[in-house]
Amino acid sequence: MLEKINHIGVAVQSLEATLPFYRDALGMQYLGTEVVADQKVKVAMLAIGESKIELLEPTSPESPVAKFLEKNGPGIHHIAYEVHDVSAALAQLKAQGARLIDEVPRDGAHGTKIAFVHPKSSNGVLTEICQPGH
Ligand code: CMX
Repeated sequence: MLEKINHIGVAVQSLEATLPFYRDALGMQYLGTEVVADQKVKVAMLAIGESKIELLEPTSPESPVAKFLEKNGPGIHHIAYEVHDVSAALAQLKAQGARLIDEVPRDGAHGTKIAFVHPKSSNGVLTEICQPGH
């Protein structure tokens, strides 16, 4: 079902303040920044081999990332696994008893279709299932 790790999401207070570390100090390829209105986040993507690092800055105090930052401070927020078919992956996860946050996929950054599994059913790790866009 899973193809690879698509990206690791990192919650940050400020993209502007964080980007230089990943882009300039670590030397990752900066792929661009996009607002994902549905998730109330601004997202910067950086490539590392076949995977990416996704920096997440909240755009509203109601953003899930704002709540995470308030509780934990900046740090790793989620792991996103890539699949060919997000709906099929959700059906399999549900059949195996996983607690789905999204029963139906939502629109993610860069044309992706995404859905989340609750961290309480994945040992404390917020898990994203992600189908690449075209
Ligand atoms: N990783 C691990 N645990 C997390 C977590 C995270 N990212 N976010 C919340 N939790 C834990 C909390 O610590 C809390 O645990 P305790 O009950 O033991 O204290 C529990 O989950 C409930 O958390 P909460 O702060 O009360 O927050 P909510 O229940 O309101 O929401 C969640 C939690 C995961 C359902 C919500 O954040 C969500 O729907 N996330 C999916 C969407 C998302 O994160 N979008 C941003 C990224 C978008 C993108 O990548 O494009």
